[in-house]
This record gives sequence, structure tokens and C-alpha cells, in this order.
Amino acid sequence: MTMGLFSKIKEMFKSSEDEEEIIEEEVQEDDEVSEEEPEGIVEEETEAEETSEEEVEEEPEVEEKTEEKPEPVIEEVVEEKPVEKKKVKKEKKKEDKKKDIKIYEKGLSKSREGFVSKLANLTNKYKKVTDEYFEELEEILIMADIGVNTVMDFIDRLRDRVRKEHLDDPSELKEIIVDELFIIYVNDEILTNKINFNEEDISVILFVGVNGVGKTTTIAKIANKLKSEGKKVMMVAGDTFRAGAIEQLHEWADRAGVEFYGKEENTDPSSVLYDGIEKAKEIGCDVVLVDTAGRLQNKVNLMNELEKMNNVVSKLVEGGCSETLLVIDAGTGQNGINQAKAFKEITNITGIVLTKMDGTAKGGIVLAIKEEVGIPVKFIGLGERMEDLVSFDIEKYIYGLFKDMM
Ligand SMILES: Nc1nc2c(ncn2[C@@H]2O[C@H](COP(=O)(O)OP(=O)(O)OP(=O)(O)O)[C@@H](O)[C@H]2O)c(=O)[nH]1
Ligand SMILES: [Mg+2]
Repeated sequence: MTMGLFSKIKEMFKSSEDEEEIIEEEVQEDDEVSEEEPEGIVEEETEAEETSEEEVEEEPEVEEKTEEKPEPVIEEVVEEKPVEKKKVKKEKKKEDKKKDIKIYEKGLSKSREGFVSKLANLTNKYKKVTDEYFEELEEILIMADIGVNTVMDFIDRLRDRVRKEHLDDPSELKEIIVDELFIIYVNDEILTNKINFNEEDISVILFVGVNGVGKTTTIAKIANKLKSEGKKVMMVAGDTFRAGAIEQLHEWADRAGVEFYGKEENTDPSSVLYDGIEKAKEIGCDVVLVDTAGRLQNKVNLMNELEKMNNVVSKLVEGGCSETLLVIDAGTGQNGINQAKAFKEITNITGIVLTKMDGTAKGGIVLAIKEEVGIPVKFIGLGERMEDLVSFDIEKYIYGLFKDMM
């Protein structure tokens, strides 16, 4: 049997672990600090990292940013000690990777305990791969919210491989199961988890989703992330429907240290958006993040509202919206999948943010969404804090989920 994908992924992350014991200690210290200290400190650190990595050479905004947070030390390094700069760059990159993996590991611990430990038990329980084994496996995967159709296809493929490769020991199947799950997600496609930015004009990102899924929190997290990458960000309070929503967003904007635009409750969201974008352009923002109401009475209302908002953006911005991100609560299972299908019908969803992955033992929804809805998951939320958001990366996800199993 050739080396499985999971082994490769595991080796990839393992070898970086071995090389970097010192860095790991540093990162652990960082983590401890970030749990206790207010966000300000973490932000500054991230900003400094990002600046030293990429922005210095490439981004035109650097001058502005340098005014706000001068980094004389880094500039010296850039000009006079290119070798050292490379070293710093490499170490920072490793450090970032490490941090990301840790967020995945921590955030997926519930899924790991639930679904993955059941898989491990299954392997111990059966001496041979039998029909009962497959039935039980099927049940575990369905319970993990992978979705019935996806599971059926998956089991068929697995049975095929078992037959062709003459496998009959369940422990040999563990790795194949992980590989096949990975294949479901990747499915020969080029996956993009990158945010699409408008090259010509200001970038406008709409956040949609039913109430309570985590739209507002996600906006804060993404604002925080973009700000740390050197972008000037404005949040626009397009949820004028729910009492308190505007104030809630305003508070997040203050905490993240980004611009905010909002009007009175019950104002037409499109008019807020219109004025917000004009204001954002006036003060030189790069990105506008738009909160929207989740609880409009029915689908037609919601569709009309989103269409109106899209028209406003098209009027003011070359190329219209850069992204419309659908926010889904990972704990809602099939319901979440249905939301994705419904939203897909009423507007052009360009990516999905899966929130509350830390609170569910059913991490399989990532695979189900990909298979049943066909829209890429761009981010996952793994906690309530501003830092608890990562770009979705299937390799880190698989590693975070299965690392104890092999
Ligand atoms: N554990 C966890 N909680 C989260 C995550 N994302 C959001 N939440 C929590 O979910 C709750 C709802 O979040 P909001 O951001 O207000 O959700 P919303 O979609 O804007 O809700 P409405 O404005 O009422 O439609 C809050 O208590 C958040 O702290 C996450 O990734 N993990
Ligand atoms: Mg909200």
C-alpha cells in the first residue's frame, strides 16, 4: 500500500514540530498571554509580524501604515541585513503555521472526542472487516453530520478499495478512511479559501445568514484579521432590523480598532450601505464589511433586500461586491446544509464561514457542505474571541481531527 495522504500530512506537521522546539515554547507562551490579556496586545503583535513579512515590499499602503505604527527596526533589517530578514521571515512563518495548527487542534477537540474516538473504538471492536463493521461505520459518519448521501458514496468507495486491495484488518482501514474523507473534500478541484479583493476599487463583503449563527462576531474576527494585514477596514451596520444590533457592531468596531458606519434602527439597510460606502471611500478604506439582518420574515423579503443591497454596491463600486459570505453554525447539522441551499437560491454566495466548530462534536459538516452545496468553506470559527478564526485549510483540519487516531 502506498503512503496515504494522511501520513503525508502528519509527517508535514510533525517534521515542522521537531525542527521547532524552541519556537514552540515561544508560541506556547504567546498563547498563554493571549488568553489572559486584552486583545490590543495580540493585535499589535500580529501587525508587526505581517508588516515584516510581506507588506513592506508589496503593498502601497505601507506608507500610511508606517505612519500609524512606525516600524523603524524592521526597515533597518530590510535594507541592511537581507539574510537576517529572511531568517526572521522564515521563523515568523513557522510560528504562524504553528499557531494556526494549535487553533485547529484546540478548536476541534470536541469533534475529535466524539467522532474520532468512535472510529478508534470501532477499529478495536472488530477483528475483521465485515458487513456489521461497515454498518457501524456508516452510522458513526452520519452521526458526525457528514450527510447521508456523502456517507453512502463514501462507504461504496471504501468497500471497493477493501475488495481491490484485499484488506480485512480494520486497523489497515483507519488511514484509508481518512484519505477518502480528504478526497471527498478535495474532489479534484482547485480549492480557494482566499478572500477575493477588488483590485480596481474598494472591496465590499456582505455577511449573510440566519439569526444567531455568528455573523456579527465573524465580522469582528475578519476585521481584526484584515487590520492586522494592514488594511483599512470599515464595518457597516446593515442589520437595522434587530434591536441592539447596531450598537453591538459598533462595540466590536471599537474593540477591533476599525471604522464604523451606522444609522438609526429600522432605517432601510440599503440607504445605510449607500452612505457607508461613500464614507468609506472618502476616508480611504480598503474594505467594507457589511452586517445584515438574519430574520426577515420570509425568503422573498430576504431576497429583495439582498438584491437591493447588491444593486447599491454595483452602483458605487466597480465590479460590485467582492464576496458574499454565508455564515453557518456548524452545530446545526443538516439544518445548516439546508440554509446553505436556500441562500444559494436567493443570492450569489461566494464562500461559507462555519462558526462554532469548537462547540460541536460533529466536525463532519465541512465535508457535507462541500459535497452537497458545492461552495468552498473559507473560514472556520473556533471560539468566541476575536482571534478565534482561521482560514479553512483542509490539511490542517484533517490533521486537527485525526491526529490522535494514527
Ligand atoms: N463558541 C463559539 N461561539 C461563537 C462563535 N461565533 C459566534 N459565537 C457566539 O454566537 C453567538 C451569536 O453570535 P452573533 O455574532 O451575535 O450572531 P449573529 O448571526 O450576528 O446573530 P443575529 O445578529 O442575532 O442574527 C454569540 O454569543 C457569539 O459569541 C464561534 O466560533 N465559537
Ligand atoms: Mg448580528
